[in-house]
Amino acid sequence: MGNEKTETGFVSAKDRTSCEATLQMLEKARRDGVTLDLDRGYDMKPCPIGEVSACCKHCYMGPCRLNPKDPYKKVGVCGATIDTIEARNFGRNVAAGSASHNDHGRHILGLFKGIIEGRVKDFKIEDTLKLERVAQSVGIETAGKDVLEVAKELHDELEKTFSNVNGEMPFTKRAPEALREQWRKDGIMPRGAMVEVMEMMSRTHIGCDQDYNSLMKQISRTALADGWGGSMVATELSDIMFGTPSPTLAEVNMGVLKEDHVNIIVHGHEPAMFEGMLAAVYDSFYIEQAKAAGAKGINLVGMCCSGAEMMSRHGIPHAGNFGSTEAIMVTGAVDAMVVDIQCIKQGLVEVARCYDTHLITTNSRAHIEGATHIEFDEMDPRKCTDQVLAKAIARFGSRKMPIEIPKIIQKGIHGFTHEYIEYMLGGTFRGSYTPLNDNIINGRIRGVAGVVGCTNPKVKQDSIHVELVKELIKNDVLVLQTGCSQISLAKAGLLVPEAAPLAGPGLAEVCETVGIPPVLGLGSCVDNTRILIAASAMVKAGGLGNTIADLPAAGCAPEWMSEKALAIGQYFVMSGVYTVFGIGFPAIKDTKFYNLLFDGLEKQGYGKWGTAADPHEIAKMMIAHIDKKRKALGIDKVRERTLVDMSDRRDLAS
Ligand code: NFS
Repeated sequence: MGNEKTETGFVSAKDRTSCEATLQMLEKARRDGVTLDLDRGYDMKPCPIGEVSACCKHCYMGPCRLNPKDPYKKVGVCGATIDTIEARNFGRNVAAGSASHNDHGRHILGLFKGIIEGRVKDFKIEDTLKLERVAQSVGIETAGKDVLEVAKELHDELEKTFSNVNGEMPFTKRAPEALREQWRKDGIMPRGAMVEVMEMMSRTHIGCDQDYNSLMKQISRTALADGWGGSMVATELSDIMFGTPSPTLAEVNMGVLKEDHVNIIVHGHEPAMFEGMLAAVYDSFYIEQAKAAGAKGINLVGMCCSGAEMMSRHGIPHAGNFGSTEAIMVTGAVDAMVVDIQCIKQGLVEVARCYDTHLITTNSRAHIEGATHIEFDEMDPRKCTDQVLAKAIARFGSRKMPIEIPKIIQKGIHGFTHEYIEYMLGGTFRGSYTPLNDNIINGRIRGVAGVVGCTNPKVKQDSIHVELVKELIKNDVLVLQTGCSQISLAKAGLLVPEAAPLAGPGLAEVCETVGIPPVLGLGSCVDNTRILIAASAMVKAGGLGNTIADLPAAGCAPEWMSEKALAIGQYFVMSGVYTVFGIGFPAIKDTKFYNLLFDGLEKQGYGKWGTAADPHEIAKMMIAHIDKKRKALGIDKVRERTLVDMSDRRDLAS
């Protein structure tokens, strides 16, 4: 079983995913005659012109399809060059990604305001210590003020993240001073998210900004308005309202579904609906209802980014990442999948129909044709969650589908934060980043890498994430993770302290001393901002340069697919991080725009982009960059790059 004919030929299911549970379900789906995204991703041959962003659809004189090598296709009808077209397309991608995160952040801010004003009764300010620290970080005096006063002042300050038309975005105060100065000098200091996204869209209209250098400035400002704006607001206020995570043992993979329970999956990005569901499933009325329907109880699990947040904060089991959201329905055991915003595939509707599962949309900004819509209202969460529970319980009571749940679960530690990194390395008495810096300077830790982002059905699910991270830790690079990538590595069993022997000797020693895994899971995609704050704290702790670009650090989204990923990549680059994308990149090699992204920005003192498909090649590029930075800091030592060998693979499998 496994070699099935898809539209484009025979392809083994084993080539579509390295997640065993997803593989089992893909094979079952093929037997059942149901097509999943994992096969659609193989059958879809992308347009070769669109893939490298050489087409322009910004007006109706075209669409224009450019080929820089063909003298008759060098420019569009309006005369736009390949550099202008690539920059405009990239700018609109970044605008969409930044808008998504800022929209998320703005809604979290709205919930915070509802709590302050007493309109929202079902949520509260959970972490007052974090409230105080965050308020102080943006210059709010907290001494002698009560919680609500500080919260009100913080709300008013953070509102500027979205509404400012002039000035500087509040959270940029947390970046190293040298970097802020550079942003000011280069005219890319973000003002407010709404104005940045609006200006990005306006500049890319036909006949407006047609200089890729000038467009790059607005692209950068729009991206920085994500990382130091909406995403950071989402993370910090979510911690304040729902609790700051700390390391928690949690279960990951499809085996977290329980055949004898009512299974409800929450998949999406905004934590409020998930928190509301969590409160509702403990209601004894519904537990009794579930029992009356023949279930042993109600089993609430997460997927994708909101799943990663709930796992970090509350240890809620996580059923899988982006590449598994359709496959998990094939179990027949999902009584309801409840979704909110972002990364929700429309294909879920058809798979849900085939397996008699309720697919329930809950957010006014994300309806899906064919799904059931039950709107979530933060002021009255139970109105939505009670209906979801009733539907899921009724579906359990009348299950018709044969159930097949892959019996695969991995345990791992999740819920690291920049606060916890400071605490665990610095000790209880006085948290500090100095011990981390010291271990980098003495070479035990060679550098730090952020490996993040999506899975993409163009490639074998999880495979690049896992191979890359294994090679990085083997070379003493401490890996920080978020989002779907974190789930890939959790499924591979690397988010446990017992994985320390897979690391190089220096990193292994640090992990064993502190009792941490060599791979630290930080949460969802907006939680990439925890990496920005950690990097800024490393600069402030001293000994590793004046700005983030000086750090021996690199980032990667090896299986990226979304516009949000491009926005994240660009804000990391403009914060000083070398950022490598797998799969491919939407620009033609050696165009002026491409060279600016991949080289010119670094010459201006920022990070730069890189791209490669092979995980070992990516690791080589990241490690070479880390070594270059170590050399510039004068802390380099000659070391050989170590490749992951067969005995390492056996260690991992055992
Ligand atoms: Ni982020 Fe990609 Fe989506 Fe989360 Fe997963 S696909 S860019 S990791 S769920 S946002």
